[in-house]
Amino acid sequence: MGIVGAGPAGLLLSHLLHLEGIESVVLESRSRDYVEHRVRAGVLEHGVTELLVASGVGERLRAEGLVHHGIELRFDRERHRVPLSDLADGRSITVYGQQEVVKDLIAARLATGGAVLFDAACTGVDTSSPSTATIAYRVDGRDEVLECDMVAGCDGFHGVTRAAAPAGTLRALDHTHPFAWLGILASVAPSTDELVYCRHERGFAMHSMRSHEVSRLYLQVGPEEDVAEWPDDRIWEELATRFTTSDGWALESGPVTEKGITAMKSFVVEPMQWRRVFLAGDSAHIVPPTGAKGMNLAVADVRTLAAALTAWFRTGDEARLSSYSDDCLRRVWRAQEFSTYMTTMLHPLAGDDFGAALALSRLRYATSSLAASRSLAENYVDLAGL
Ligand code: FAS
Ligand code: PHB
Repeated sequence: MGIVGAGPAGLLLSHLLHLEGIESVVLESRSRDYVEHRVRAGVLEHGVTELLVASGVGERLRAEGLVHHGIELRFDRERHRVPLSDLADGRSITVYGQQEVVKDLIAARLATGGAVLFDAACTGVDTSSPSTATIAYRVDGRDEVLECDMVAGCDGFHGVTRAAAPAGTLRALDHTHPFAWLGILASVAPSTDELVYCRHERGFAMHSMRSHEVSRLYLQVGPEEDVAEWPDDRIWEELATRFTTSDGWALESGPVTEKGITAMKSFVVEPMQWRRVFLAGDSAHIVPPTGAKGMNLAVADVRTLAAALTAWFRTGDEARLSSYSDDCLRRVWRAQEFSTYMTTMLHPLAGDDFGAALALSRLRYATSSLAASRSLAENYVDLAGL
């Protein structure tokens, strides 16, 4: 089994297959240090946390992850708590950085002799043979080839596996929002116990965190924004303005240790498989991070793919492999719809007064109707389990 990419998708797939006695080789173009320090997602769904714990890689997650039972939606300078666990049968989310998940998975794979090759860049995947798939990759200045029974393309949106599909095999559907997120990590205690999603006329702002000492915050900026235009003082001033409430809530600022811009794009490729190649995670789909679904969707794909591959390796049964893409795409489009709902509800567009009125109506409905808040809660805490 060849796996391209050592992000959450590739590493978890390798780990789950190992638990079933199925060995794999993971090829990662970057260094171990790079992938273990790349700051990305922060929220784990209920079912994802349970899967990581049940598969034996959740010890640090359980010890260090922050379990949250609600989020706050903030608009018109008012604060509205959405009691997620009360609304979603007691289920919760866990705030635990994606890079921590990656560290835990790498440690588990290497501890059990797993083959995770870093600085090994896949240059192509050949699926012309009906009975094997071949990965070409470059490592230590040498060109190498890996013959595989099956290949999992877990190499993210900018990977190469998706491009290896024969012409006309896949179709891509995408949508780009006319704004981006400027994200920061700051060495300051969070000013809130739970995540705050805020719609302000100047733009969206969000307060998340990574621990009791490290805050993670985002603000909506233009789609082509240059991060060099945003010195720390300007970021904190804009965040404080957008988070303003009538009850005087105050934002604590501190030293910014990481700063970056993330595009707000939706993308899905259909199908997510061809011949002996299966795409999982961002190589097949990306969602705007407003719904906190990116990494959770990657894990859900991998749970489906690991079960399908195990059935095939054990018995030759191809049924679950054949339905892999259809099984995943229903969930992927649910996540696309929820992420688009959260994104359009929380991000104002200049000059779009009609859209603003609709968005505020959605926010008032989501924070006053039991049916609407229950729908938001179940999608937020456990969409993959729906
Ligand atoms: P990944 O992109 O994580 O991993 C793919 C791996 O493949 C990488 O390590 C890459 O180096 C490797 N690779 C690429 N090409 C290769 C090649 N040719 N050969 C070998 N290896 C190759 N999601 C959220 O839920 N919340 C967020 O706040 C959030 N913020 C994000 C910010 C940024 C800047 C980005 C890019 C994404 C963000 N996401 C967020 C989404 C993110 O968390 C993804 O959903 C998640 O990383 C998906 O995991 P993978 O599918 O494993 O892909
Ligand atoms: C994060 O903590 O990075 C985070 C949390 C929730 C989101 C997006 C990002 O919707």
